[in-house]
Amino acid sequence: MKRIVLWRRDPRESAIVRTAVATGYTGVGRNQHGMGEGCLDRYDCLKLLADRLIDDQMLVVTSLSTNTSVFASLRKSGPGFYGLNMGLCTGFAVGVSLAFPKRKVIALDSDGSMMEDTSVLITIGDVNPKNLVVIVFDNQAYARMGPTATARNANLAQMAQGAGIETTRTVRTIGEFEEAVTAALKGDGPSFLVAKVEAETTRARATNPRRTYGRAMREAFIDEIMKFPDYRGPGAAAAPSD
Ligand SMILES: Cc1ncc(C[n+]2csc(CCOP(=O)(O)OP(=O)(O)O)c2C)c(N)n1
Ligand SMILES: [Mg+2]
Repeated sequence: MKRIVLWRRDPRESAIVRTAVATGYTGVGRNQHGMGEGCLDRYDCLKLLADRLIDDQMLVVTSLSTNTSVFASLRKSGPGFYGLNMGLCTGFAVGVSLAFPKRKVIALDSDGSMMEDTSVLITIGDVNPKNLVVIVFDNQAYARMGPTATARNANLAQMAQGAGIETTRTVRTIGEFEEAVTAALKGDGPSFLVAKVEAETTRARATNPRRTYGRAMREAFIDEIMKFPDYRGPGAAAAPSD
């Protein structure tokens, strides 16, 4: 019987995936759809964030994408709620930013996910959380599934401006990325940054899935935030009278 192969796994994938987190992308197999050619390498950005820009006092929320598998693997410690499904990452981060108004909360979102619920931009413009930094990794693609509207006419930074978010920026080099994130982390926000990145063909898997997904990740997140003196949720010690 003749078989029709609908989808074939890239034979290079498993080796690349195993080494991606440990050593950085090899560069092999990126840019499947020709999207974002000459743009940023998302791995470089996530490594910079994990190594130097984001500290353990900051809360990070990631979308279900390369952001989760790579960033959560690179980050050694500190509270993170990782792998939120499409359309949920930035909205969840808004909630966390309101719960912890004195800490920086960073959403690492992605274009497909952001476009699943752009109404969150209007909420941010309206509520104006000063401690919120949203970084959208825009590879102009739904992972490896095909191009999104940002490959054509949609401009997320302009949409954020129109929604009332004053500080918005689109960056295309690692220098611009570092400068924009550093400024956003130092000053008052909310800040909305779009990092134009190349579309990957390889799907990176987490090296520490227990801390990255599911119940173990959620419990680790709760354990971490309960240690903060400004935690006011269930089980918190009575608020000091001030
Ligand atoms: C509501 C919903 N629709 C579809 C999917 C299947 N899905 C998982 S990841 C993904 C693409 C995500 O694209 P993007 O957010 O841009 O992430 P990246 O390109 O960085 O991987 C899709 C369509 C899903 N998980 N949830
Ligand atoms: Mg994408």
